[in-house]
Amino acid sequence: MSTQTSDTVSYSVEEGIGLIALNHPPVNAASQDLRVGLAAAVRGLEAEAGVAAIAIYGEGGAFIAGADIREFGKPVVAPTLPDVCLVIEGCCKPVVAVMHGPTLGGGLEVAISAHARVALPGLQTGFPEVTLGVLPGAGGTQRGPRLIGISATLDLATTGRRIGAEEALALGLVDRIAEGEPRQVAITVAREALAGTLKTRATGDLPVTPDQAVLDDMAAKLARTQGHLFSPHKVVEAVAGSMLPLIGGLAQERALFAECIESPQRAGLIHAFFAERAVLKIPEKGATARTVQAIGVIGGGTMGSGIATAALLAGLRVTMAERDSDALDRGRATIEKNLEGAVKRGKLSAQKRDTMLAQALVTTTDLGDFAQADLVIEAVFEDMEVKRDIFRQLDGICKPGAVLATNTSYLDVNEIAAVTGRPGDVIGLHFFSPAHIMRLLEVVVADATAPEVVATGFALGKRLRKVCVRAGVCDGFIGNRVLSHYRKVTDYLVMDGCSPAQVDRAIKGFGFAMGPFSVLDLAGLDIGWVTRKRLAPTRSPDERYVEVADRICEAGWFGRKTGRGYYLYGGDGPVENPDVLAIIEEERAKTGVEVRAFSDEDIVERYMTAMVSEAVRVLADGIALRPIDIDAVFLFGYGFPRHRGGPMHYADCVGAAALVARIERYAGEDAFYWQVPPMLRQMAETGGRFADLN
Ligand code: T1G
Repeated sequence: MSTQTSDTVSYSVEEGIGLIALNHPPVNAASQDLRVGLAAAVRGLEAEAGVAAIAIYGEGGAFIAGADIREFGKPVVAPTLPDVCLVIEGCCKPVVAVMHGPTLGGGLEVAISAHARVALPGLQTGFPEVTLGVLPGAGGTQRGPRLIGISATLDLATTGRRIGAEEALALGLVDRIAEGEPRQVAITVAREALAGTLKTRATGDLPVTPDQAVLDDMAAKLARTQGHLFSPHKVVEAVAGSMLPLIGGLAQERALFAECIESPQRAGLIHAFFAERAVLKIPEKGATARTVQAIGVIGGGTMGSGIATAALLAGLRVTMAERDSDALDRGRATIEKNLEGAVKRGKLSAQKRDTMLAQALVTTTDLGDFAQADLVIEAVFEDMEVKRDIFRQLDGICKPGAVLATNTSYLDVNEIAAVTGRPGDVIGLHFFSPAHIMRLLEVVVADATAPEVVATGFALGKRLRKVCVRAGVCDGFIGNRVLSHYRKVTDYLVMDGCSPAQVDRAIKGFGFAMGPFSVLDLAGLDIGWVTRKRLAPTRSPDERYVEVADRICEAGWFGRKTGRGYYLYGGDGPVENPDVLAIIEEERAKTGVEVRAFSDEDIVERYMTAMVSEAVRVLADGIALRPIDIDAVFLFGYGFPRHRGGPMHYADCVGAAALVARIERYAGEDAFYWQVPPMLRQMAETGGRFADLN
């Protein structure tokens, strides 16, 4: 017989053992209902005379995955998780927590407020709060040091890293590792607690070994490495409070937690968390993905070999084709280098790498070898005729039902599909370089693409650990179309008075890992040059066109790969290229611009306003499903600072009206480039937000 103490919590009694079952699918997030039920269950069993010990366990795949992050930013509703932890810790009967699956943040805090902890294999636990812009706010910074010391608590709580059962045992976070189903283990370990073979104690009663030096070192390290973030520094302050009596330390932790909850970084990081999941909600979600075991990759260049590497790492069999054996050898060598990197990073054993290269990778110069492939990805030169020719051949070679994908980063997928007799099987899978590391995959859906082919693209992306974003067909799809627009504003800033290095410094200061000109040098200036030449015939005469980038390319300076571009590469680190500065001066003189000064804030505001403007047009054109999809593209494909949530989240933080005012002010300088998108103007007039469209 079981007693339901809330919708998600129940308890039963088995031979003197009180068993509390948590059941809030899918991950047992500590919602208000779960908190009410858990506290009531502990109190109920504490009061039952026939109960000598209590065990808490989770139904489903997790103990408790953490606080319910959907509640963040909303009014706090009692009981808070810290209160529930105090009820558990203060229980007069021994309480054991059985930890399995994701037991993170508040889930770990509930577990360490119990009197003993037992982990099942497969546990993943830790304090990931800092990745969400907060800190362990239910006693983790107080009970952690009492169990595992200040240093280990700081490590877990400032990195957010997840650890398994063995490491948790070694640290002292758990007392034992047991095999079996959570409920069965719960009964067994509660009996051991009663028998005294499993040590129980109130964590809050344990002493903390002071360690001011560790606290000071961590504070100094974070000041050096994470000055742009807010909550990691608050973690150190909270952990320092563990040398106070528990109640005092908990009160200080709660106050610091509240500061983090109020920070814009928390809103940005939570938005980024949900963005990674929201993009999976596509119209084709109900369609059945086709089975993909063997894939073909055409092209062994940077992208083709990167895609092949990603597929090998996901356990797929890969046939890679190139036009001749020399090109194949270069492609194979690139794959071997990529895999060596994975071995060095500890992502792959050397033995597995060797097996992959020996058994899972086949190289060929004959497209006929793709006859049995389940899916083929074309990743050759960005030329429409070359691609159309390849798809004509594939149409005649590949088995019925094979998915034919192009990795084009700009070109019209409808035009490619049209040369085949099976346009329903054609799709765009736009990877981002390096394809085995960057997580974004734009799944470009052409007019005729069948729903199950879209589902197949998403399923493949998931296997490759990609963040898949559904995109419609236009020049550049989502990311590169927006990039093509806001890149121009950096050229205008340089013409009007900035140096490339100043623009880079300002954009890095906003939070990007690299500034735009450094990114261009890294990717290769010739790529943009090809695009500009392709688009030249269609360029409007009203567009302000800056010749600087073309002149750099005409000089053969393509960036890092040629040792010079906007910067010179060779000595200790990149330095501004004086020849580029001279070209800028010449171009300024030639066009007669009036040079003026720009602050970093000016640079960032123009850069971000340009990005948002084109992003709004991408949304209005239906190329992206929702604003949050555009955020995901920039968070996972363009290095957008995660704590700022993405361009559309940034737009909501600034406000539509303020953005419209900025554009109208800039339009005084260039009415063609700076135009207010109708959707943004309407949003400004109605007080709407992009969040309302997600
Ligand atoms: N709160 C609310 N919803 C959550 C959630 C959470 N903590 N975790 C996951 N979900 C939703 C998710 O949005 C998705 O919803 C569904 O569950 C499946 O998730 C006080 C303050 C647990 C490893 O940071 O890391 O505790 O899209 O697709 O791949 O100190 O979810 O289906 O509508 O990711 O199997 C700390 C975050 C919170 C854990 C499972 N905890 N979650 O991965 O499934 S802060 C976390 C995860 C905290 C305390 C502080 C993963 C997972 P939908 P999923 P998955």
